[in-house]
Amino acid sequence: MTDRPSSAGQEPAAPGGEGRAPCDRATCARALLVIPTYNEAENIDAMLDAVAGSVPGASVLVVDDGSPDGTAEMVEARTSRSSTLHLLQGNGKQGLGRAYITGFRWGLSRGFDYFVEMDADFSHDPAAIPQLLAAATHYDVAIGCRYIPGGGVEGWSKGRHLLSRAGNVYARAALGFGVRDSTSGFRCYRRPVLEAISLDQVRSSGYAFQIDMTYRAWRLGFSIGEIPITFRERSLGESKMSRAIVAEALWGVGTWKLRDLARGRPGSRL
Ligand SMILES: Nc1nc2c(ncn2[C@@H]2O[C@H](COP(=O)(O)OP(=O)(O)OP(=O)(O)O)[C@@H](O)[C@H]2O)c(=O)[nH]1
Ligand SMILES: [Mg+2]
Repeated sequence: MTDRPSSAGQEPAAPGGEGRAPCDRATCARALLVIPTYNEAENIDAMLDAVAGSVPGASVLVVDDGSPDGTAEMVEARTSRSSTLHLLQGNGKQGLGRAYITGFRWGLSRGFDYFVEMDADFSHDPAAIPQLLAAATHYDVAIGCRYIPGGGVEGWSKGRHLLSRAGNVYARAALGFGVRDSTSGFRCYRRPVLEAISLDQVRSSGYAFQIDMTYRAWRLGFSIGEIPITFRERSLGESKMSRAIVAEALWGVGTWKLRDLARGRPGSRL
């Protein structure tokens, strides 16, 4: 666990294991799951089924960027059968960060209190959503973490694993927070966090987006808790991971650090 004087060193009261406890009904009803999609036709139906089974009563917002493979049409076909499933459609690939911010704004204006981020490719286990939500009742930001006991990664090459580990060590050292998996895209924000962050200033897109949001939340003094998750490499569809995404994260972390040094607040909170 990271990082608020009152919570430092504590595990969340919620159990850390994946997918065992049902979702608390009241929390589920106040939760919005934001799922960005680009060419996820092979995954989306099964993903929406799995999410509905794991957190019945929670609302789901798919933010699709005009996937040429018909992902949005598949979601749209389901919206007539479900009052808790929603779809936002963009015109072209704008990146993960834009999609999430669009989704957060949509949910904030509709009064949701818990905002879960997750991928559509089953890398994030839908069965673990209740644990994430439970942790978010204790922490302002709950992060599904691969790099604490009980967490892990399946299906990655050594190189990919190393890149992720090194990226997290770099971000932690450079930015000064204690978060072990700030690149993780399986997380939950409580409403006040998203209200406090100036979302229109967040420009980063890939892994940088996750680190950027973590850093902003931490600097604003919000508590951040991590629970162990197992990340599984997708088995269907194509990864959108690219060198540009890695470069953006490397550049972003260095830039934010320099910006804070220039402002005379090296590594401190706002
Ligand atoms: N709306 C939208 N969704 C995107 C975009 N890029 C990726 N996604 C979605 O974001 C989620 C994560 O993307 P992935 O392709 O799995 O990328 P990744 O998780 O960074 O990379 P891998 O670990 O290799 O899978 C998936 O649900 C994608 O469909 C985008 O530009 N717009
Ligand atoms: Mg993925």
